[in-house]
Amino acid sequence: MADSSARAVPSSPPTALPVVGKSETKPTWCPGCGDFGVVAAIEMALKRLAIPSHDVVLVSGIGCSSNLPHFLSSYGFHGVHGRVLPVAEGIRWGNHGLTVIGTGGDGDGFGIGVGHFVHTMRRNVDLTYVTMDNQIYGLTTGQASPTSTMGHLTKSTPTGVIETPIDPVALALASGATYVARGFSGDVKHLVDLIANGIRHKGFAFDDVFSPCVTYNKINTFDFFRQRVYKLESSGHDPSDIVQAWQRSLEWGEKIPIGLFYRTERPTYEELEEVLHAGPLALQPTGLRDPGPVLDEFV
Ligand SMILES: Cc1ncc(C[n+]2csc(CCOP(=O)(O)OP(=O)(O)O)c2C)c(N)n1
Ligand code: SF4
Ligand SMILES: [Mg+2]
Repeated sequence: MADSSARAVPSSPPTALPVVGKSETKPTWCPGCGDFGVVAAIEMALKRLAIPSHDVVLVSGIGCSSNLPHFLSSYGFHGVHGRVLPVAEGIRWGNHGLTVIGTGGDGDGFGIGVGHFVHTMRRNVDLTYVTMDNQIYGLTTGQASPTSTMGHLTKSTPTGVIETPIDPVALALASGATYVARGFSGDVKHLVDLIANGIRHKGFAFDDVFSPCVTYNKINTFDFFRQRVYKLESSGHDPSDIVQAWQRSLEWGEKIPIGLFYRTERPTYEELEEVLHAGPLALQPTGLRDPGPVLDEFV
């Protein structure tokens, strides 16, 4: 979340203003879809932080999960497949007083959008990115995604996936994300903490969420995760130690960690970009301050 001094639009005390709640549009997800837990967690995190809904923008790509911005009462931008982060960055640079949250799926973020994922993290743009990782393409009815496990029989891999899956947590650590967490939509209370702390964090905050697709992924189910997940917070993990974070990110099998893997501080893109020092672009005058020399050169 941007600190309150950076808010573009001076607002009355947050509690006096409407905070994010449910919208009039009801979720269209299959009954039991993991994404219900994620939308509930984002709503609760924003309520906890009491950020007025007019200061929040949810951005998404394409996929079942990417329908999420429709279901909350903040501003929203439902974009095109894989382009969550360029849009979210553009919104931050246009008005870095806003709280910007990117949302979407594993296919959207780690397949078609993976280049943006890496570059937004190395820039440390101050936004939060929540992925609903169901290890499948849900919207297009069950093809393999970049996080599908090897051997998984899907509509696009009838003899099983033969590619090594992407590990989003390890990729985020390697790309310079300054807050890296993993949650489970079957544990909403824990997820609210991870998302709220991510929004509070100054810099790029990544929350990868195990969010089972109950219709097309019969392997990585709620039961699969309930039997395996354990919390880093209760296992002596030190989130300031990147080597420990790396080691934990490699764990996959009978025990799978969730929680905060890593957190650090470094200057954000917005702090380093001189043009933004004069305030949000949205409030800066348009046009050139001194057009003379430019006109002399080009006309
Ligand atoms: C450029 C482009 N390529 C392909 C598609 C088709 N498409 C729509 S959603 C999707 C995958 C969605 O998977 P994921 O991001 O994991 O979301 P989920 O539905 O699982 O939540 C694909 C391939 C598209 N809409 N646009
Ligand atoms: S197809 Fe899967 S991801 Fe899509 S709404 Fe249904 S359960 Fe959720
Ligand atoms: Mg998916």
